[in-house]
Amino acid sequence: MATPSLGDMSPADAESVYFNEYPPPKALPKHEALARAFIDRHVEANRRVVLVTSGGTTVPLEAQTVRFIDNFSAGTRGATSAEYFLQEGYAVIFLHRQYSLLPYSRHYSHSTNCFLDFMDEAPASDSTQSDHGPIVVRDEYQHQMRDVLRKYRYAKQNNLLLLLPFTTVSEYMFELRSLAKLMRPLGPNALFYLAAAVSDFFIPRSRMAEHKIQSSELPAHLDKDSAVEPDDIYTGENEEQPSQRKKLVINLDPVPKFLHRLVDGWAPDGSMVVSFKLETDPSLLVYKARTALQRYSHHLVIGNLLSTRKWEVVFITPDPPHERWLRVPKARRSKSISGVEDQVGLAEAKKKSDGSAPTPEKTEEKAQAATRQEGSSDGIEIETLIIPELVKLHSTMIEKKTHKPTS
Ligand code: 9Z3
Repeated sequence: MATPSLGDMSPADAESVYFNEYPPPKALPKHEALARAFIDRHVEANRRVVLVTSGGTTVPLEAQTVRFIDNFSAGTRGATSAEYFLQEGYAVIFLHRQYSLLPYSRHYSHSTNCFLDFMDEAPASDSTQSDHGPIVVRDEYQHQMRDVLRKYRYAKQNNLLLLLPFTTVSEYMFELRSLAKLMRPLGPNALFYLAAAVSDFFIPRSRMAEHKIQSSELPAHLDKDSAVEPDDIYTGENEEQPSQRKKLVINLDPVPKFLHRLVDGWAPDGSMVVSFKLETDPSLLVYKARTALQRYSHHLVIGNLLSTRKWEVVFITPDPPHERWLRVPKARRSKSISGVEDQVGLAEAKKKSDGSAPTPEKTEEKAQAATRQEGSSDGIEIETLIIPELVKLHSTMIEKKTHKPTS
C-alpha cells in the first residue's frame, strides 16, 4: 500500500510524521531556555509578548546541504514591525532567518545601508599630532542614529527583545512549535505575527540525497545515493550530443499546514494569531486571504502583493468591516526598487468589480491629515500604520477575554 502524503493526513497526524522525520535543530534546547526565561520575566510583569517571525526559509536539496531553494524575503516587514511593537510596549521574540534584517541594526546593514557610509574619521586633537583621529558618525546622520541607538539600548537593557535565528523550513517549524507552547502562560497577552515567508514545498528526509547531488554520472561502484535517479541528473550545457542532456528533476511535497496546529494546539488559549498572505496576482489576493482566515479560524490575515507590499496591505477579519485597506499616502511613499507603484489599489479595485461594496479608506485619510499637520514630505513605513491598528485589535481581544462573565 502506498504511504499517504502529508497533505492527505489530519493536521495532527501530519504534524507527528513531519516532526518525527527530522532531528530538532541543534540550537533548540538553548533557544528554549532563553525563551522560557524571557517569557517568565514578562508574564511576571504582565507585559504583552509578540512572537514576530521574519525572513525566508530554505528547503535543502541534500542532507549535507550544498544546495537549497530559497525565497526573496529579506525580513524587512518583520524587523520593522518588531521596532513598532517595542514602541507600543510589547516584548518581542524575533524568530528570524539567520542573516536577514534585524530590528534597529537594519538601518545600517547590508549594502543598501552599509554602516561604513555613516561614519567618518575626525581630525586628531592638536596635542597628539597623530593621524589617528577618533571614528565618528557623520554630522548629517547624528540625529537619526542617536534615536535608533537609544531605542536599541532601551530594548536591550530592559530585556525586551529576544533574537532567535533559524535557516531551514524544518528548523522554523520546530522553533515555532516550541515557542508557541512556551508562551502558554501568557494567555491572551500573547500575540503571533507570522510575517516570515515560509516555503510551501519541501523534500521529505526519506527521499533526500545524503551527499551533494552530482552533476555528472559516477561509475557504478561509486554511485551509492539512490535518492536521485541517474537519468534525472542534469549534466551541464556542454554535452556533445544536446539531445542526451539530462536534468535535475526535483520532486517536492507540500509542507503540512502548521497554522492549523498553531491555532488549535500549540498557541495559548485566548491568544491572538495573525498570519500574512502574499500574492503576486491582484485578482487573487483578497480571495486567498479570506480563504485562509476561514480555513484556520484565526483572528487576522494581512494580505499583501509582492509589488506593493511597502505601500499597502489589507486587513481581513472575521468581524466587520471584514476588509480594510491601509495605505501610505502617495506623498509619503518611500521609493522601492522592486515596487510597482502603478499597482497600488489594483487588488481592491479587482474586488470591487465583483460587485461588492467599496470600503472607505479611513486610514489613508487619517494619514494624509497627519501629513498636512506635520507639513513634512518624509517617507513613512507602512508598519507605522499596521502595528497601531493591530494593537487596537489585540487590546479589544484581551478586554473581551479578561472581562468574560464566568458562568
Ligand atoms: C508576508 O507576506 C510578508 O509581508 C513578506 C515581507 C514576506 C511579503 P519582506 O521580508 O517581505 O519585507 O521583503 N509574509 C508571509 C508570506 C507567506 O509565506 N504566507 C503564507 C502564504 O502566503 C501563509 S503563512 O501562503
